[in-house]
Amino acid sequence: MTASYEVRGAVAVITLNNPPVNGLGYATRKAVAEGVARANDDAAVQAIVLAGAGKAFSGGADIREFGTPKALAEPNLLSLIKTVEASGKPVVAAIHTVCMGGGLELALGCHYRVAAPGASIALPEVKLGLLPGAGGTQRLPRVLGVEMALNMIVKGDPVKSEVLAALPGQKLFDRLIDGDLLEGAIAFANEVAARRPLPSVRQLKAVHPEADAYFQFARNTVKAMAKHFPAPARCVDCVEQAVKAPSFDAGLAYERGAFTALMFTPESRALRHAFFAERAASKIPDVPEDTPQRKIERVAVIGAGTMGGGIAMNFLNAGIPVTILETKQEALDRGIATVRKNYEAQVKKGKLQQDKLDQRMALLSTTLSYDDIKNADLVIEAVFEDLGVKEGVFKALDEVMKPGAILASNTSTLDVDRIAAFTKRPQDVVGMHFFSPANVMKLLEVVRGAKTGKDVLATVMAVAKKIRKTAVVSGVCDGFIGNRMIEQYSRQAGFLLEEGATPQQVDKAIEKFGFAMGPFRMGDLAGNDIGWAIRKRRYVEKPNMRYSKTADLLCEMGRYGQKTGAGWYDYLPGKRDAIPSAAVVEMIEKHRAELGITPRKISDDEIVHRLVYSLVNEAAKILEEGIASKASDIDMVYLTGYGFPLWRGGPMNYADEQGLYNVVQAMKRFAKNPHDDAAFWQPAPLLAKLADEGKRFN
Ligand code: T1G
Repeated sequence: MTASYEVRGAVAVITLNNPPVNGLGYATRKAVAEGVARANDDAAVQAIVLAGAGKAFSGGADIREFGTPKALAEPNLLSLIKTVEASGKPVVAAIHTVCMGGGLELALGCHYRVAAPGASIALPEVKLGLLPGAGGTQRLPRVLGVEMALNMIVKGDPVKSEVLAALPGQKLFDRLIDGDLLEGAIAFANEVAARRPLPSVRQLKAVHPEADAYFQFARNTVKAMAKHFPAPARCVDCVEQAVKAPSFDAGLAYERGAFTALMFTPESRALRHAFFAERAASKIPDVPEDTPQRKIERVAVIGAGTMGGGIAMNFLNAGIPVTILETKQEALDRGIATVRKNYEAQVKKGKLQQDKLDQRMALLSTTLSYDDIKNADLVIEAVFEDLGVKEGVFKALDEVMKPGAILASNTSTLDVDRIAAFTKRPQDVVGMHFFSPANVMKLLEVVRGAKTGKDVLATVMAVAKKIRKTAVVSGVCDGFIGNRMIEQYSRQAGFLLEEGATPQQVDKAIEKFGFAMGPFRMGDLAGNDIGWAIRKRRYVEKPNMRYSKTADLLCEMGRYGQKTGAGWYDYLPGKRDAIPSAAVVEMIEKHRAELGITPRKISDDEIVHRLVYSLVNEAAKILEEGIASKASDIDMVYLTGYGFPLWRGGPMNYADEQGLYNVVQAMKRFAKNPHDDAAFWQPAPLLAKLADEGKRFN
């Protein structure tokens, strides 16, 4: 049963009990409706309390039911709320910890609401590309006022119960209850049991003295912040109806229509997919949830460069002491100064309080001696990307570190198994690949070596959550998940230049698709010499993997990007604006002539599909090889590490939305292009199979 029923004196207590967050799934809705009917039929019962077991009152509708018949099966959420509101005996919601979405809408259908302080109150549907679809846009303005309600609905962020209870004139909470919430709620229910008429939110009025002006202002504000997301604007429309609709039920009907329409938008499907993908990423198929974790109370970082400093900041931000080790004092001094500068910049922007800065810097210590870090629970190596250098570090760590310490490498391209083999404890070695800037980017690729212990993985995934990273487990291969895919994307970008596109046309097309930054602006930002070094290795390792020479020619011109004041684009001194470069276009045209290629007009559509489907095809191979355990993990890598547009849900979700049959058809067309790489465009077997069977990645 996912809602229990008991009578305490003259009060019936209905307790939601659908772990983990009392999602209002069909069984729960049915049980609550039955409980209300039963209480109304029992003459000994004078009032009803609705409570939530476990860690939430209710986290809202059960999102896992979306898209299934259960989501709308009667009693659906609207009908349940109507039943509660029509009860002949007062229903008191007893709210604690989390009361969100449909959970808050259910509480708003009750006659009274009491809450424990500290409860997170929200209508977060907009974050799923939806809007409150069970009366939230009509009732919340009636109890909190139009502006406060619209703010909460459009942003979707939680507000603490005591903050809302303190708002002048608010009618959301009838009482804040310190101590035992259930006892307090039952006492309150007894107090109001005989009161008539029963109060209901629908009878209140939502008013605004300057409604037209205010909603116009709200529309302008929302339009600016919600590019590509349709839901926020619809939230404004619905709240406006709370003020203007001829009746409460008319407003409710309007809201229902808007909600249902949003449910079927690709943006909402993408956001719901990302919601679950983020949570699924922390689950490793063969590592049980209850795998014992190692205690991580002290961290060491080897290397005080850009990456080492950024990595250290993540732990300092989480209140975990860090010791940074370097070989030379001036490298240490420079590294610490950079960390301090980064924090001071945040203080200047008002994002960090000075005392927090001081606290964090106080947790940071430095040393030139391995002996000082031997008691760290986790050590992360972030030294020069060279196997020889890593060997020296890991041999030293193996000598010095206490038994049970986790030895992690931040390598982005080297073989974690080879690194583990430098030690006598390969089970304690793991890759922790941070993305630059390490203290900003959410993505952390956790690279699992053949011998990495399951408890080490479980520990690192938990640490990732603590330092607010989205961790995705990758197997060992060149480039792991993200960089292995971006290599194919970069190859396509180079071929497009040879065939007739300009760097700005390629960047503009993919940025219009939604990427934060196109490949050429990205190269100029990260440094074109980084890719150059990798390609030089590739030419030796994989001679038959063709690349456009344009990127090498660019580097031979010394055009490494912003750091040299010129790259694919020209830059004015001290400015970041990318200016198309005649010199680069000339180099490309000359190179085309040498290749005997007559440039052609290439559509944005072809540019986008060659870039994105190159990611998809390589990702399918990554899935087949077990480097990634699920397609949604690959989506998380691209959403959190590579600027893939959130409203498209990641490359795999995007391919699913296009239909894998269509993806394969496009790849067949690309394979016919003599200047492209036909071998690469052979669909990965997994992709071909899913397309044949009309299936999806996710
Ligand atoms: N439905 C189903 N499962 C949910 C869920 C939900 N609403 N919310 C969380 N979970 C699962 C989650 O997948 C994870 O599962 C576990 O609970 C713990 O979540 C008509 C239609 C509630 C603040 O958008 O914001 O109501 O991975 O890791 O950090 O208007 O979850 O353990 O198997 O996030 O303590 C509106 C979304 C729904 C709230 C708890 N509600 N959830 O945070 O735990 S739409 C939301 C959250 C709606 C009506 C519409 C958070 C949380 P697993 P967690 P947490």
